[in-house]
Amino acid sequence: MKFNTKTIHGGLLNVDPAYGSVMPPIYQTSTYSQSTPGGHKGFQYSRSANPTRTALENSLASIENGKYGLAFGSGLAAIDAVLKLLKPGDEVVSTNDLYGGSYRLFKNIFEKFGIKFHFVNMQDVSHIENYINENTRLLWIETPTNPMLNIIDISACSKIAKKYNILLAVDNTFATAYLQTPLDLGADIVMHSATKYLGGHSDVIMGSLVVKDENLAEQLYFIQNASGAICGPQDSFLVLRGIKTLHLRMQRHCENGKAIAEYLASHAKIENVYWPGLPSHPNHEIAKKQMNNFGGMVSFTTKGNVMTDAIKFVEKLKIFTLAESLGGVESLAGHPASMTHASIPKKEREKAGIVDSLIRLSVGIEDQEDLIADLKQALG
Ligand code: P1T
Repeated sequence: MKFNTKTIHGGLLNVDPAYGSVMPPIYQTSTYSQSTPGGHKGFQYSRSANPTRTALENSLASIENGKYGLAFGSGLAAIDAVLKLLKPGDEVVSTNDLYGGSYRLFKNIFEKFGIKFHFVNMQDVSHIENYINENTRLLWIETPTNPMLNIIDISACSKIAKKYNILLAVDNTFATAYLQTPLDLGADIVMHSATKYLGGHSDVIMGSLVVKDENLAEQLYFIQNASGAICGPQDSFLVLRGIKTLHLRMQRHCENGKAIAEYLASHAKIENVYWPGLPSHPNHEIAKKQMNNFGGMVSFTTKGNVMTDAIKFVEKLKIFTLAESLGGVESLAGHPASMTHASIPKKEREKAGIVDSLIRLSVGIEDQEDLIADLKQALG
């Protein structure tokens, strides 16, 4: 199947042998009857597996060109499961520009358990090898990065990971499988905050992992069941429904993202615009190589880099809602330094470019003209 067919049917053939319902039913149950101990129909207890979650996990595996999908109660719960593959003394080389919550999980939780993290600028992959040693087990990359929209060369990272026999995990939240499929580029694990584009309607918190390797899948399923950070059947249903329109929504997010990036780039009050589709973007060539289009996330700074200008701007917006999160049908605006990335110390934040005037837009699928008019009045 090709991508647009997979979003609707991938992994979902014959989902309801009982009545033939077209959508997978919501199995709102914690447990399943057994005729004799072990005599069950494939499901024993819903922490281990639930038919609605299984349908979603199969759909996720299908769109990411993987074999095994796993769904969790949040994106951070999915990342947490990956880190539980490690043991004290192991080291991780991670992107330095990444979601603040991922950074907080690494630094404030897993460092306590003896795992060491190196946060590295990966726009030039040649830096990465300086941080790899005999204890390195995992290369963690986010591309495009949150909130700077840097692009990291996934194939080049995969070559490095294979050379040193370490796992490569890619947070694919900003791009989604519509724009790039990291497993095809050599990644071992693809991770999502399904809260964002996969759900697509700002009504659910969820995370996911997809892998190809059976042994790795078994370890992750073990952690999923043993730690228990699963999502419920109603939320699984919502994300299954979201995935069915992923391709249509992403197409419009990309069109609107382009129009807004170009508008901002031509505005006298704007200093920098970060969107990988602009030819001036430092990683534009890699973006063109590994992505099918450039997405709906756009960040920018205003001239003078004054915090109060940024705050005034987001307060004046009328169609863009000032809110955390991204990837829904509605446009959102955020101020990373005080919102999504406040958990990163100011010095570290600014090293990655997250300055006080930086604003991040999650461009929705409304009419372009209305969105641009809103930005225009707020900048005015
Ligand atoms: O919020 P949650 O579903 O737990 O996902 C965490 C997460 C992981 N990775 C990336 C790239 C993310 O953007 C997120 C969540 N991000 C936001 C809430 C935000 O506003 O950036």
